Amino acid sequence: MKTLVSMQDLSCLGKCSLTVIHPTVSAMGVPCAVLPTALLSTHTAFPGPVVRDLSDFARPALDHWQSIGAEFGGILTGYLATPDQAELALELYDRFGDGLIVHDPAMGDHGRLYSGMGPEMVAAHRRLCERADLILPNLTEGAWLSGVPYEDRTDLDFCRRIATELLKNVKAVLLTGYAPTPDTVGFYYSDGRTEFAHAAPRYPRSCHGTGDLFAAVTTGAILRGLTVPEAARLAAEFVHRSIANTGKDSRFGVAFEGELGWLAEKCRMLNA
Ligand code: PXL
Repeated sequence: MKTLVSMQDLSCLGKCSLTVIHPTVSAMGVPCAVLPTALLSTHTAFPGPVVRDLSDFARPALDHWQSIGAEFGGILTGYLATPDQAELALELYDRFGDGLIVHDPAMGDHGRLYSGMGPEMVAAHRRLCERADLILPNLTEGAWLSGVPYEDRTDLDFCRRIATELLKNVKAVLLTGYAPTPDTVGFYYSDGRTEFAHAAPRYPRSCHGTGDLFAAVTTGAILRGLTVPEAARLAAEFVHRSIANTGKDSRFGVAFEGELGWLAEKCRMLNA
């Protein structure tokens, strides 16, 4: 099994990005290397995290990997600490992007960008989306990236409108947050030739960090040989099960740990 490399921040408390991606992908039987782009004391849903930009570390780390002949079967990029870090991601794609490239333009939710982000961040993520084989925006991110004005709606028409606009510049879109009715949630996929929509009963709570879990399982499952819709269905089920385990204060992250055994078993069965 080839190694996936995930380039994200390392948020020390609060379970998001690398601290959920590495264990989840590893449980799927996919070796996972990490390129930390920034160190944060918590994710940014808590006020006042201590932040250290690690770009000065990441660039020489890429040189070192190249000097030892490192190769990767896939790349998963996501949250950028600064818009400049798009350059770092592009360098990772240029040097190690022979396999699958997945980008999760993690920059907002519920119609708004995360704290401290602005139009430069949208432009930075747009550059990465244009290079990736698959992108995983939620509806907020899809609207910001595509220029389709955000509306508080989650129906198929809105998903199609955002995806159609994005597909003018990207290869394939897996939009999260498609919800044909208030008590369901799922995803919409299109690569311009085929489309697929899936919705299942929604757990009546939204949790911080679920986008990173969804990205981890989808990417790991594609590397394990599933199609994108199959991979996304597995990811949606894993996220649903994890939310069901999570207590009221989800700022400290989704309780996914107890579901890793279930996920590992599902992946073992793929080879049976
Ligand atoms: O889950 C996306 C994410 C990743 N990294 C950091 C974040 C967030 C979302 O808020 O703050 C630092």
